[in-house]
Amino acid sequence: MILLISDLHLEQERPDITRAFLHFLETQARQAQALYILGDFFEVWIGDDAITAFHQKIAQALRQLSEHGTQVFLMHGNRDFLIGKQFCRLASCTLLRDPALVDFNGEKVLLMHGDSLCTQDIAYMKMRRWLRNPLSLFILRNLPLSTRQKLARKLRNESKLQTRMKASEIVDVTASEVSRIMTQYGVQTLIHGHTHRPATHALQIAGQPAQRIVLGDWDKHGWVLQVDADGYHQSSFALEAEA
Ligand SMILES: [Mn+2]
Repeated sequence: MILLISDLHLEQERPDITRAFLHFLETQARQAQALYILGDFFEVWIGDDAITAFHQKIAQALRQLSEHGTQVFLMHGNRDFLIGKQFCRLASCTLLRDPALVDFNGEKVLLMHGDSLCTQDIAYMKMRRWLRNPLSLFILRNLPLSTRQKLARKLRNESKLQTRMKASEIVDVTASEVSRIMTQYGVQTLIHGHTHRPATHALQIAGQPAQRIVLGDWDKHGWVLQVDADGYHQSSFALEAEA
């Protein structure tokens, strides 16, 4: 059995999400052979040289899960794309490329974070191309820590104006881009997060029935997709209110 989650947006300011996630790691996740985290695992990540006690606690919990026998795979999201080798070593997880082609019970499946599918957000796509090119990444990673902290605070204050990201504020995927990439990789199943619109969409790709499964974000509920011999099942559970 394989489990997939995304968009937890973990941060110290949301102990309810952290608690639910740690509980998930100690219970349901232990039954799985592999756990895939498809991006925006952290609300923000300014570099592996800024790892706090909070981050260490999360890394250690992931490490314990893999020591217990569940392989952990992590993909970057648009908020935590600076997660690097040091965190992955600490957490004992494998960093996945976006997109990643995997084999689930003999089926070829494409995994993505999902932000690159939202091609109608032209300003964002331009910024993404700039941020993800190797030279910009090199410059970003080598900015002084204080500068990166200042940048993160600025971004944070701007997004504080809208409370938490709602699906209505995130541009949805472009249908033509979905079919283009699924055709390119020859898959009938695509799984992604990012849009905060949990659902399973039936599609036709190259004349064949196909599906796009969207993982839910963790906010008032947590969402987990289970893949086993019976297929794909996403379920949600209510997060306990903050004490
Ligand atoms: Mn995202």
